[in-house]
Amino acid sequence: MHIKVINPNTTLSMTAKIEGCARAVAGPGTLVEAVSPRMGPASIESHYDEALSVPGLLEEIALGEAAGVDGYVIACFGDPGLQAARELASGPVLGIAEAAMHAASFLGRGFSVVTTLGRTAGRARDLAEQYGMSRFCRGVHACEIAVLDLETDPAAREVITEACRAALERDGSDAIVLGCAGMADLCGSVSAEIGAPVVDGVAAATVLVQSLVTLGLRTGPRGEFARPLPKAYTGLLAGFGTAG
Ligand code: 5HY
Repeated sequence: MHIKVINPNTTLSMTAKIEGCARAVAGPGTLVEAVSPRMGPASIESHYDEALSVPGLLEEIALGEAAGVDGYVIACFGDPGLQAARELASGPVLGIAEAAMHAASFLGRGFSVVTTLGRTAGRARDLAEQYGMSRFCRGVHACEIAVLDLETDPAAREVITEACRAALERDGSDAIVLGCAGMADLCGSVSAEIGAPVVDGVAAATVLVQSLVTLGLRTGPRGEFARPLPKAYTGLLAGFGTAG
């Protein structure tokens, strides 16, 4: 099978990291392809960034459909464009926040999310509510490291580890959810340091999409997630018309 992992930001070094983490958990018969869109923000850490990441993401879904992709991961913790992507894709589409929260809900009575900037915490809480995970999500905490600084700040690993340790203590949680695809490579070391399960949404989503494809399951194609109705799109979006 072919799983396309889309990093909605345009930072290719982060896409490469994401690809490595997804490939590490994919089965031998699964081709994992990670991409960034040709247009979009360098990182996503505001509502504005998130909105502007969606056209490029949807273009990658359309390209994937033409290439026969079996399932998709949206590798950004805001799960941008998830519902729209489900209208375009013939296979399952998961966001990393959705996948990580569901995986963490199997690990105890509650989890804590550790994300990047505090301004993104509200989005994480909104997603927990939207996914029916509020009863499990005991807190959302920011390490106040910007997304792109995760790759350059030598203190990032330590700061994130201590933020995870503090979150567990403060919330009385059983597990941690890493709130950024850019933290995916820290999962194992943080878990070993704090002595608790740490869920990386990239790996969780990859395995869950692989499982859904194996089961022959996909988004229901009738009603809300049917293909978009044919219509004109103008200006920069002129190429986004669909055949319905
Ligand atoms: C992410 N932003 O996973 C989110 C994390 C965040 O560019 N990739 C990004 O801070 O919301």
